[in-house]
Amino acid sequence: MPDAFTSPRKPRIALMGEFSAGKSSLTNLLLGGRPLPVQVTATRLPPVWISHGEEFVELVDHQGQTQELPLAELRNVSVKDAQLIRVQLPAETLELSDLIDMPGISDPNMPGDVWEKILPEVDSLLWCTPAQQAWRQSEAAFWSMLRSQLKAPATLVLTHFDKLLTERDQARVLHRLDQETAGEFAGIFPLSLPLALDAGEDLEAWQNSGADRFVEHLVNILLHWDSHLLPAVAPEPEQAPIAAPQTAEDTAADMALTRAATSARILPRRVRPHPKGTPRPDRPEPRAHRECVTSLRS
Ligand SMILES: Nc1nc2c(ncn2[C@@H]2O[C@H](COP(=O)(O)OP(=O)(O)OP(=O)(O)O)[C@@H](O)[C@H]2O)c(=O)[nH]1
Ligand SMILES: [Mg+2]
Repeated sequence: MPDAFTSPRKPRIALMGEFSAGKSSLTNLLLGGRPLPVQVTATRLPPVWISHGEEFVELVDHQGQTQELPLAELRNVSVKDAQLIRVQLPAETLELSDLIDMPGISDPNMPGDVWEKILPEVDSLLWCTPAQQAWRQSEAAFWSMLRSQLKAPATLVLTHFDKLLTERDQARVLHRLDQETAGEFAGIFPLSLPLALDAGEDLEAWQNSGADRFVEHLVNILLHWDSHLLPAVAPEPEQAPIAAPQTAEDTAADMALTRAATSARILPRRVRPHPKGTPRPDRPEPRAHRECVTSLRS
């Protein structure tokens, strides 16, 4: 049996929420660049499954056939053309986890089987809820359907936080969310994504955006993944309906990661802002993710 099917794999974290909640913006933040299209109106993209490796993009059509395409062409793909897009990028976050950027949950143009195929593959979620209309009924309903399938606790990200202009409004929304989602999430993190994405080397802006606390939380979960797994769930899933691309590099990286994490030799990383003004919109900025040894070492 090939190693790819037997070796341990990385956690798979999906970004979910209503359309335009900021899922792709948050994915871009974690990737340290802007490889994914972001727009005001709902995108028509199927799930985008992003793994570590040399830059490579392919779409998987509804017959299961694959077709390579340039990263810049992503914005032209629609769920009509593909059930899934697989992306490989050399971003450091992807050394710890695969990310899956999902379509918006209430988008009437998304066929229901989009969810059926991909959700069994997902280990945990970053649920993005926009601060002006946080945690709508549709979100709570969707969440209650899928929460029991997750292998590790999800995190709630309160995006568009910059749109709450007064401290009173901010406190009110946070208090309501705290009450309405009590015990459901591993944490609630307010974020202003444009501020975080544009922070560059401005540490104060990075901290003010909320990205500082959120990234620290996420990295902490990923580095101590085994201790976050929910007890009722077996560590490895059954045969997958959609298989992630597994390259030799992935397999070697998986094994190295597992060994390192087990022996607590891997150093915690923190995603840092990319230098202002440098990124090309269609290219990731892998080197902008600098490793940084923090005091989190356990
Ligand atoms: N002010 C502000 N705008 C944001 C924030 N997050 C996202 N946006 C903007 O909201 C719009 C939608 O963002 P996306 O990241 O494309 O949202 P999405 O959830 O991926 O959207 P779909 O894929 O269409 O469901 C874009 O114009 C973003 O720039 C935020 O925290 N604050
Ligand atoms: Mg999106």
